[in-house]
Amino acid sequence: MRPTKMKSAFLKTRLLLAAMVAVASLTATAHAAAPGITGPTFNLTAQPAFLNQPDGSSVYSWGYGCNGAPSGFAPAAITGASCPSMQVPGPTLIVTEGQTVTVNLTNGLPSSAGNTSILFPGFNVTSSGGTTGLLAQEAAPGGSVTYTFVAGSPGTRAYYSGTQGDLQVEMGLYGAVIVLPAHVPAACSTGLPTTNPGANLTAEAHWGEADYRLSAAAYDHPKTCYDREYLFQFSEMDANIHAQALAQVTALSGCIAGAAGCSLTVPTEPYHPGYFMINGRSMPDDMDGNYAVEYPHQPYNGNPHMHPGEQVLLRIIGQGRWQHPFHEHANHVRILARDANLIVSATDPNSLAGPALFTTTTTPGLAMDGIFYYTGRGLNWDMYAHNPTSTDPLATLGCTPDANGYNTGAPTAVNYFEWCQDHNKPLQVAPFGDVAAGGPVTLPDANIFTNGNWYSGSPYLGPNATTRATGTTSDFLPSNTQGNPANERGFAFMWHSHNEREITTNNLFPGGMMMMMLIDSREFVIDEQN
Ligand SMILES: [Cu+2]
Repeated sequence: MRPTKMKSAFLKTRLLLAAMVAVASLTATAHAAAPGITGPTFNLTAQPAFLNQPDGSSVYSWGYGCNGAPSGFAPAAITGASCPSMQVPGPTLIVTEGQTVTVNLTNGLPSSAGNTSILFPGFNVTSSGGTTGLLAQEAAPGGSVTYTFVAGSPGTRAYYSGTQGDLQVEMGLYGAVIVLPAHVPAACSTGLPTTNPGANLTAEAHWGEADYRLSAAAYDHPKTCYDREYLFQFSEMDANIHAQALAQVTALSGCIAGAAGCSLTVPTEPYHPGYFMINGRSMPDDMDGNYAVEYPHQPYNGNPHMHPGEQVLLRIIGQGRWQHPFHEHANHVRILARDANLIVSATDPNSLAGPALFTTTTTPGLAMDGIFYYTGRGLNWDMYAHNPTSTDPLATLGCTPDANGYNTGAPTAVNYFEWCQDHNKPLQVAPFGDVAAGGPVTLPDANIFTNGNWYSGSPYLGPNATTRATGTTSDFLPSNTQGNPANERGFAFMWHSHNEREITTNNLFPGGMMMMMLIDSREFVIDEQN
C-alpha cells in the first residue's frame, strides 16, 4: 500500500527524469530490457500475493514464481535480479532454440482454488505427474506436475494457466517464454547498419554502455538483428473479481481440496476492469526500475530508452482478455513475427513481409515481435542544432551520409546516425543564441513554454543543446526543467493505449497502459539495470 502514490506521481516523474538526465556516471536510473530467468529446467510455483497499484490499492492476485533459486538470470548486465515465489507476470523463461525445456510446477494456491496448470502454446508439450484436466495436465493443491518440450524455433510466446482460465488468467497466472536463435546470422553479430558493421557496438563501447540484449538477433535470419530489446505484456484486472476471490478463499481457509464446498464460485462476468497494466504495473509504476523494492511481486518494468538509429526489438504479448491498441509514438513498428512465426515473403525467403503498424494491437493470447527505430529523418530540421557559423565545436560537427543517408562513418561521434539531409537546417526563424536563423518556425522563449517534466527545454539533442538553443553562456535552464552537468537532452514520446480509458488507473488519469519512451543523445549512457 502506498497511499501517497498518486500525489507523488508527478514528483516521481520529475525525480525519474532528474535521474535520467543526471550526471552520466549516475547509474540509478530506471530502464527496461527483457529480464528473466534461464533454464533449461525451471522450478515454478503458483502462489497468492498482493499487487501494488498506483492508486494505493493492494490487489489480491495469483502468480507464478520461482520454487527455489533459478539456474540463472538474464541479461547478464543486470545485477541484483531476483525471482520471488509469486510474481506478475510470471518469470520470463529464457531458453535457446533446440534446448529441451522442463518446467516443474507446484500448486501453492489455496486449497479452495483447486487445480492449476500451464499451457505453452506453440510447443509440443508432454506432461508427467498431476491429474488430467480439460486442456492440460494439472497440479492439485499442494501437488506438482511436469511439462517438457523442445524449444524448436526462436521467438516470443506466452504461457498461462490452462485451468479455469477466465478466473486464473485474470488473477495473474501468465508469463512469457523467449526462445533465442541457435544460429545467429553473422550479419547480426557485428550489429547494424550493414553499411557500417559493428558500429552500434562501437558506439556503446565508446560511451561506456553495457549490452543488455539477450541475443544479437530475434530469429535465424539476417534481417532480424537488433541493438536493444524490450518485453511488454499487456493485461487488465477487474478488482471486484479479485476481492470476491479473496473473500471466498478466506472463508474457505483450510478446507480439504476436493471436499464438498471446497471450491470458488467467483463470477467473471460482467467484466469491468479498472487496472490496465504493462508488465504487471500501471503508469507511473512501470517507469520505476526492474526489481524495484516497492513492487516485490511485480519485478518487471516498462520504460524504453534508445539512441537515434538503434534497431529496437519489441516483444509484445496480449495476456489479458481485452485487445489493447498500443501506440508507439515517433514511428511505426515493423512486425517481424506473430506467435514466433517469422513473416517472410512468399516469393523471396530473404525478405521479410511483416506489416508496419501504427498501433500494435495486442490480441489476447497473441505474441508479436517487431522492430522500432527513430532517426529524426523527415523532421526537415537539424535535431542536433548544428550551425556552420558557430564557435561551439559541438555545433559544427560534420555529417557524411552513408548509402542510406545517415552519418554512420564515425560511431564515436555525438551525432552518430544523424540524417544528413537535414544537417545545418535550423528549426527557428528567429532563434535565440547559437542556432542559425532561417528555419520554418519561431519558438517562444524557452522560459515561457518549457515548464514541465517531460520537456528538456531544448528542441535539440546533444551536449549543450539547451545552451545553444537559448543562447546563454552559462548552463542556465528554463524553470522547472531538469539540468545536469552532462547536458543530456532527450526527446520524450508517450507510448500508450489508444483506448483512452486504458490510460487511467481506477478511472483516474494519468495511469494504466502508458509509459514514456526516450530518445537519448548518444553521449548519454542508457543503463537498463535497475
Ligand atoms: Cu498515441
